Amino acid sequence: MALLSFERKYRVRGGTLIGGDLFDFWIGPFYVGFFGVTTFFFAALGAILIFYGASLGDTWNPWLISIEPPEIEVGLGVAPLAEGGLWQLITICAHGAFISWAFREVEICRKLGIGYHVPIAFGVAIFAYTSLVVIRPILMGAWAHGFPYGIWSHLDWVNNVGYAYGNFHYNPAHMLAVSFFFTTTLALALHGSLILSAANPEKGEEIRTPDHEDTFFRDFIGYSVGPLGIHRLGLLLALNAGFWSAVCILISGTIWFDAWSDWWFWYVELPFWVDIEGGVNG
Ligand code: 07D
Ligand code: 07D
Ligand code: U10
Repeated sequence: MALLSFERKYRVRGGTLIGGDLFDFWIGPFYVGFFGVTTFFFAALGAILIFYGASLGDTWNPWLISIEPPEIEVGLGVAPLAEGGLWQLITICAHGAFISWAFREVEICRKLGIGYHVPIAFGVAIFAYTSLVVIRPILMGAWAHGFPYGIWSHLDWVNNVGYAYGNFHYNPAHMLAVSFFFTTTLALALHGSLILSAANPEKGEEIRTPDHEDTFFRDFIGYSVGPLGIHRLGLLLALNAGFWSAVCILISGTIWFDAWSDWWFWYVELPFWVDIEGGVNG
């Protein structure tokens, strides 16, 4: 079915979670819904607050604008606007906008009668963000531990927090997250290239079927995960990348306070070799 006639068939009432028919309409290509209005509201308010914060600062250079979290003394209290209060309000607006965006995805899934995989996946990204600016600061007792909202300044934060634990590469959850990120790009490159090789033939050639795709990997590595399986695997890899990222930062400063390289002493202290010559006690 052509895309435009499909849209005419599916653009019908229903599937909304809140608001009934009130916001059940489209503006141009965008479905609105109750959560479209709330996304718009929080995104607009958050952007206005960022501009207001920038106007209080001493630069309009987009790379240098930075909205800082409150000082450590504020703890988990409410800060005055110019001293971290804006950061707190912007954090609320960001959550309002991201969570509304996820619910707008849910409403669209319900209209189409498809699964909730996309909003669940986006939920993992929101979880990573919430870990950084809400969960970890609460566990550590101060909003000051959140990252600042600025293009360069948030990179400085990552760098400084990384070195605060010696060498962040030794964080075992960071290792898992990084490996999942790398595996995700490997899987997408393999999948994208395999599909194009079969489904986008030279002019005059015939399109090849999924059996050809299966056979390529059976010939190549002895096993094919299958056309549905590769999408399950891709989702699993990507969600794990985000999930272990959240874990790696949540455990830093809450249950582990030293250099991450020291964590690995459990390995050299295993009873099998702790007392042998060259071992830590040997
Ligand atoms: C391509 C989809 C489109 C989205 C884009 C981002 C804004 C911010 C607002 C100035 C893949 C739009 C950007 C709306 C403007 C203000 C106040 C997604 C695509 C194009 N970072 N980060 C970037 C965010 C964190 C890190 C770029 C956001 C953590 C490193 C962009 C968040 C840590 C590097 C950006 C966030 C961290 C970046 C490109 C939230 C660990 C880079 C992003 C809400 C996760 C890279 C100058 C991109 C860069 C980069 C946005 C959080 C580390 C500005 C919105 C604190 C090491 N980050 N980031 O393509 O070039 O994403 O930085 O959590 O090297 Mg970051
Ligand atoms: C948080 C983004 C959420 C975004 C949302 C949506 C908008 C709308 C609108 C476009 C999680 C935002 C949408 C704003 C835009 C329009 C219209 C995603 C988030 C909800 N590291 N490291 C990670 C690597 C080092 C350190 C994660 C690699 C050093 C710290 C990932 C290397 C030190 C933290 C990762 C490396 C260090 C991390 C980031 C290599 C610094 C974190 C991905 C090769 C000296 C962060 C949860 C992520 C983390 C994190 C990768 C090096 C420190 C696994 C590959 C050794 C302090 N690092 N890192 O989390 O886990 O995405 O955050 O060297 O906090 Mg690291
Ligand atoms: C995939 C796939 C597949 C496909 C695909 C794709 C994955 C099966 C079939 C999709 C992939 C691609 C297209 C590839 C490219 C994608 C990426 C690289 C990912 C990154 C994407 C981007 C960078 C683009 C980001 C763009 C966005 C998010 C659009 C920006 C949109 C807006 C600014 C509007 C947002 C809409 C909203 C909020 C809802 C509706 C609202 C409006 C229209 C605005 C008007 C608002 C109102 C009427 C509400 C009134 C507001 C009020 C009352 C509040 C007022 C308050 C004030 C303070 C003013 O697998 O294969 O192919 O294609």
